[in-house]
This record gives sequence, C-alpha cells and structure tokens, in this order.
Amino acid sequence: MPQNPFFITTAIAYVNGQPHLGHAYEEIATDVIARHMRQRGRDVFFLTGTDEHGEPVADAAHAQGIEPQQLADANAARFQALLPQLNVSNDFFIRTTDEQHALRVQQVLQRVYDNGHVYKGTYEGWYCPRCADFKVENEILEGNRCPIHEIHLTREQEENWFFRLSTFQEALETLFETHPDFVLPSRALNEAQAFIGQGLQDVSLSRAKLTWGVKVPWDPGHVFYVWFDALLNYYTALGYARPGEDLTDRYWPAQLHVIGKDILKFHTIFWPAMLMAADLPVPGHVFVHGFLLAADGRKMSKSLGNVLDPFEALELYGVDALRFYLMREVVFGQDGGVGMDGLGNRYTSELANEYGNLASRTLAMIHRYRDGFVPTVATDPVLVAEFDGLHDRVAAAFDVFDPSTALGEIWEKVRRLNRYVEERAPWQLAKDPSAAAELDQVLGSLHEGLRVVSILLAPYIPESVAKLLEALGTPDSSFTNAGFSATGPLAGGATVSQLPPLFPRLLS
Ligand code: ME8
Repeated sequence: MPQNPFFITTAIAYVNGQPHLGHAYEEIATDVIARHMRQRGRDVFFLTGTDEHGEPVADAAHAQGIEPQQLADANAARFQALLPQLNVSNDFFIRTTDEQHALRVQQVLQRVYDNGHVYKGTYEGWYCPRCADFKVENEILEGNRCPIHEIHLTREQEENWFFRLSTFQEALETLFETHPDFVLPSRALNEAQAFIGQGLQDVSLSRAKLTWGVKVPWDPGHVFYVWFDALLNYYTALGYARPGEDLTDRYWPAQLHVIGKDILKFHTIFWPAMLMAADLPVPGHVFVHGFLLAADGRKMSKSLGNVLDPFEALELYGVDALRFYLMREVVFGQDGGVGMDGLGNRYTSELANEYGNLASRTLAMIHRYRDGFVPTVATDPVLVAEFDGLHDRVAAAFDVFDPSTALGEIWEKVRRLNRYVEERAPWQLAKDPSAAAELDQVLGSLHEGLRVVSILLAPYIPESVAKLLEALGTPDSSFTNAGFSATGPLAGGATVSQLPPLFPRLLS
C-alpha cells in the first residue's frame, strides 16, 4: 500500500447556478496544494464535485420549469467542463445524485440513528432557502434578513428528525483544544470556538416537505437535510471513485478540506460531530479561505449578481495567468479584491516582464554564448547561499497550507535572478575572452536558479513550467530536485532548446 496518503477536497458546488470565479479560486488553490504534495511524493487523492440536492436546487429548477435532475445534469456538466480549463488535477468528480453516494449516505446515517443520536421533534425558526439553513438569533441581519444573501428569511415550522448536536459540545471543545490546527487559519478557529461558546443546539437531520434528496431509510417520507448529504460526499466518494476498489482505508480520514468562510459552521462543527456520531475518524484540517470580492467590495456571488467571469479571463490571458494572479493577489485565508485590470497588470509586470523575461534571456544567452550547452562548472557561491533553504521554506509554508507565503518566497528569487543578470551583465563578459570561465559560471548559475524556481512554481503555473523545464533540458519536476546545486547545474552538459515567449505581450 502506498505510504503517506494525502486526501484533499474542495467544497462541492451547488448546481442552482453556473460556475463563477469564487468556485474557480477554490479549485485552483486546492489544486496548487494537491500538486505540491504530489511533487513531494505524497499519495494524493484530490476530490471535487457538485452538491445537487436540496431546496436551493429544487427551487431554481422549478423557477425554470424543469425538473431538478435536469438542472443538476446541465450545471454539473458546466462545473465538470471548467476543471480541465483551469488545469485542475482532481482524481474524481462526485455528484451527490450518484446512486452509490446516496446508498452510502443512508448507511452512515443509519449508523448515527442506531447509535442513538437522532430523535423526532418540531423545529421553528428563521430559514434561508438559499443557504438551506435555519439561522440562529445572532446570525440574523436587521429586518430578518440572511447575513449571506441579504434576502428575507421565512418563518418555518417542521416536524423533523433531529441530530443531537448539543451532546457533542464537549467532544468538539476537546477536539479544538487538542488539535488547534484542526481549523485554519486561527481567525477561523476563533470563529468556530465562538460558535460553540454560545452553546450548541440540536439541528435538523431531515426535511419532511422536500422530496429532492436522499431518502431517510427509517422514515422514507423524509429526505436528509441537504447539508448532511453534501458533507458526506467526502467520505462516500472513496467507496466508489475507483470501480471495483474501496479507497476508504487508504485515504480516510481526509487530510484537508478546503472551504470558503460562509460554510465554516457546517465543516468545523456539524461535520466532525456527525463523524463522531458515526464512529468515524475526523479529518486532519479544515482550511477556511476568504472571499474574492468584486470592485464594489461585496462578495462575488450568483445572488448578488456581481460576478467576474473566469472564462473571459482564461480566454484573454490563459490558464496559468489566471491561476497565478489569484494565488498572488489574494492571501490564502483572507478576502481579496480582484478584477480584469489587476490581472492584466500582474500578467505584464510579473509573468511577462519578470519570469517570462528571465526564462527567455537565460535560454537565449546559453544559445548565443555557449551554443545551447549548459556549462559544467561550479555554481556561483553567492547564489548558492541565497537559495539555501528555499525549498525547505516553501515546503514548510505548504505544510501549514500557506501557498501565498510560499509564492512570495519563490518570487523574491525570480526577481533576484533578474537582478543577477543585470549585475553580472553576461553580454559584457562575452566580449572578453579572459572572462570565459566567469561567463560559464554566470550562465550555469542562471540555468540552475531558473530550474529551481520553476520546479517550485510548477503547482501554480503547471503548463508554462512544464514547457520551460523541457526547454531547459531538465523535465523532472519532483521536489527532491528543487535544491540549488552548489557543485554545478543539474543539467551541466545538456543542451537547452529555444522557446517562444511563455507570456507574450498582449495587444490591448
Ligand atoms: O456552499 N469567493 O456551494 P457553493 C471565494 N454546496 N469563494 C467563494 C465565493 C467567492 N466569491 N463564492 C463561493 C456550497 N465561494 C455548498 C458546499 S460542501 C459539503 C457543500 C466558495 O456553490 C464557497 O465558500 O455556494 C464554497 O466553499 C464553494 O465556493 C462552493 O460554494
């Protein structure tokens, strides 16, 4: 059995609308972490998918005069089609309308019932049909409005099956105390702890009024509340993602759930409690990222109608530019404002003028001055010292799921290498035959530096890096090769090939 499993997930998107930049952001950020862990030899399983049951989807379908399944099929296909466009390397795409998912949801929740964590009762409260969630007192905006969608909440009363969440108060407090990195970043942990601090109330496990969902096995007049159906995707998928194979023992518990801040309560409180109730181990970490905000400073979302289109961004600048921009512009774990202007600026100033230019000039100079051969000489001790520990710092940042800090560290070195070109002016050295050894060292060191930063950048901009590493004559992008070699460039003696600009200047 492969060692070192790393099971990583995104939230699964509602299919009541189409994919937007917020979804793309979550997919990209999760993909960057998954790719990095694969580079390090971890046995990665990356899961994403769609959340297809529940009131928001049923309502949206009926508003269009179609059946929920039709809407789910149409929009799930859109989400699925987006992934290769974003170069997302997921291992499976789960749809909660998959039959095998429903069966496994029933099995797990039957166990929760058998373990005595479920009872029948009446619930009355303020309900948001878009969130598919009852809101507690301090979550409600003035005028009985939803804090997320800003729409009016409805007063609902239902006879439901309830999950005894309140009995998990102590177990959750202990989980947060003994595993303070269960919820990351710390601001999100504080929020989860504050929520528990108010005292947990039991929550609905089923809905009697809805039919669009997974049937409750002990009471088929009810379907499960969509959130439990949805959360369980992380577990059920492992049972059938690979036909004929059950991956549960290999990958459960998940190492990391990546989610947005609006669904913190479900993942940091309901989810671990539900797993404990089913006698299942809880995941290692839940990382809560921020929201991409539009120019008006508000959340970009279907219901607020201020969405920036990722497809337009892909068409204009390409997949690596979009991936890079989102990871560079927005600190992972914080909110950030994004727009087409910002994307265009970073494309030009960083991808084209810094990394792209470093790549072109390095390849061109090795061609011009050394017929394409990478010199076999010791690398420059100045750069050796400056690159010392870089890949360890990048790995350490990823260990706490901080791709922003990692990218900052790498980019500093991209800039350093460009400064190195200016400082050492190879075009001057080339004019002086007595400086041949120095020119060898400068070109070899540039090749080595470019190779190292490229391996480290591979999770962020995989397409460009694959082309460049190939051209550098060192296609292997595994992390064990990410150290800056002091003895000489790893590719010493190899030849480099020419490459069209990785990030060509665009006509405006
Ligand atoms: O919440 N910026 O689905 P969803 C960043 N089905 N992230 C954003 C965002 C934005 N502007 N808008 C949304 C659901 N997201 C449930 C999840 S998981 C068992 C069920 C993020 O389609 C959001 O925070 O509304 C969530 O993590 C993901 O996109 C899917 O959102």
